[in-house]
Amino acid sequence: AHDGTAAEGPNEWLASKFDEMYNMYTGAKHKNHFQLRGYMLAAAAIRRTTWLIKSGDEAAKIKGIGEGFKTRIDEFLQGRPGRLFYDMDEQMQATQAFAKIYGVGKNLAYDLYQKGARTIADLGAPSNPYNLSGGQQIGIQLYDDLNTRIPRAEGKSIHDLVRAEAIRIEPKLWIEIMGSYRRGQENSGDVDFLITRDPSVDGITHAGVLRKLVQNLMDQGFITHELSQPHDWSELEAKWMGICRLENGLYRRIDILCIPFESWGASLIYFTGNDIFNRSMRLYARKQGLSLNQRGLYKGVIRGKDGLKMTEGEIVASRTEQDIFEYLGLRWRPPHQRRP
Ligand code: DCP
Ligand code: MG
Ligand code: MN
Repeated sequence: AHDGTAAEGPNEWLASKFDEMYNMYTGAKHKNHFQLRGYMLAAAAIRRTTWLIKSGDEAAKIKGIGEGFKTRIDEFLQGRPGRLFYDMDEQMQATQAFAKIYGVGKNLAYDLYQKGARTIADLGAPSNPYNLSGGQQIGIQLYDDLNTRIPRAEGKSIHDLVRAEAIRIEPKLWIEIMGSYRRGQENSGDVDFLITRDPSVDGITHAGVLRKLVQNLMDQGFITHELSQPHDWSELEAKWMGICRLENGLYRRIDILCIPFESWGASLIYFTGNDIFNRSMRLYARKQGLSLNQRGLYKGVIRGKDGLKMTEGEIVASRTEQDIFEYLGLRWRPPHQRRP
């Protein structure tokens, strides 16, 4: 990065070091908002400088660069990363690795580091020294597999297998592959399924199918782990999360969501995502005095000062995605265009 191109100023490399520090310290709890901002401002100030910075003393004269960065800048320019830099680098590496464990968020990742954990192997010691939950321990055991993206072709194989078993249990079941696969992505983090059944002709619902489906797929050796079960398996709305594995393949995350037939369209939108698209669509509905969730689009929802719903309101669209787009006055967007 030393060879600055024509578009870059003479101090691009030094500025990029401050970008790196900004990224590195983000999430570190002992750095406050102002300190973080300091790195960002310094990076900008260094970029704006048109003359070549050769020392910390010179740099400290520039507006936006604090005295406190003098030593840092000397360390960078002389190619000797300081002590703190190494400490923080270890922290950053450890917390980022921990946060990729299934069921471990940024905060817990940081706490684990503070408690002395440095590697995934530390966390996975047989005595479970950090009191991790069953799901988190599975996340550690299958760490590499679960952090490997699922190619689209494998997503399709998993879908074909799950669908075939579901249809065998209930021939009139509606089952659809959702999430990033439905959006057309080349690879996915997990494989998501949405399930319902139209009860209008014969009164039969999909209630009970989920339990049989999971049980059968476990008996076949395809589902290998359960991470979360529904509160009530026989409800029309139920969510299951777990892990599956094709013969000789990697362990893969799989999510199955069951929903009442009336909610099909709203759930298709929700479970197709992505999450940022969902947020913007919900905000759009809200600005029109409506409310959108995975069950449907509602009017007449009354919200308190805190924004929380005080009344459910009345459902105005939910059966198809198109109904919901239309009611909102939005141009139809097929799944592969559902980016924010
Ligand atoms: N979803 C959401 N908000 C969340 C979690 C999920 O709106 N907090 C919705 C949008 C997601 C969909 O559910 O697209 C599926 O969730 P996934 O976590 O499986 O995300 P994706 O399938 O989009 O991506 P990935 O390939 O990482 O699984
Ligand atoms: Mg997914
Ligand atoms: Mn998912």
